[in-house]
Amino acid sequence: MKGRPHGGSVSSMQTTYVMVKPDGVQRGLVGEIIGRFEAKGLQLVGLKGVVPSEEIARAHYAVHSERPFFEGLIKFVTSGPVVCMAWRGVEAIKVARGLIGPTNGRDAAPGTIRGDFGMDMGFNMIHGSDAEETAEFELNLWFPDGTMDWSCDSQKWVYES
Ligand code: DAT
Ligand code: MG
Repeated sequence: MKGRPHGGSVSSMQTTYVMVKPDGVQRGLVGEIIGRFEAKGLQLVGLKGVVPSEEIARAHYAVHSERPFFEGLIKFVTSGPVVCMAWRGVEAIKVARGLIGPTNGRDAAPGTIRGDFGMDMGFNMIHGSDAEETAEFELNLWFPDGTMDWSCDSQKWVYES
């Protein structure tokens, strides 16, 4: 499966990278978070737990390398296990970001993950890709062997056509 692209043939079908960060794992929110993505109707195509190396953390957050919070962010995200996920669906990137909510939990609306469980900017429990190029980069970074290609029977009750 190595090198298999993460995209799909339907133009609006996307796969996005989502990650429960160390605070979410420590707080026992993994099941709750996975449940929300499942219940929404997204398809789970990648799942693993890992304590991120400094190398992968720096690559993942490279876009923020010049920001003052960067070193703290790297220390935080390498401090313990994260749960890496790939979720597939129509406009999955936007849908996942909606489920997650804005960066600061205090600004996030109830009903979103950060709005329901977060009180902080740094400790916001979860990451989600913000664009197609970012998703491709992050999926290749965290799932270098590709994601799971499987037919989810319940999808025919998620989309009308
Ligand atoms: P998001 O995770 O909502 O996409 P981002 O990409 O702007 O947010 O930032 C990545 C992470 O960096 C974010 O989840 C938490 C941390 N972060 C962002 N801005 C911060 C700030 N001003 N102070 C501390 N941490 C920050
Ligand atoms: Mg981001």
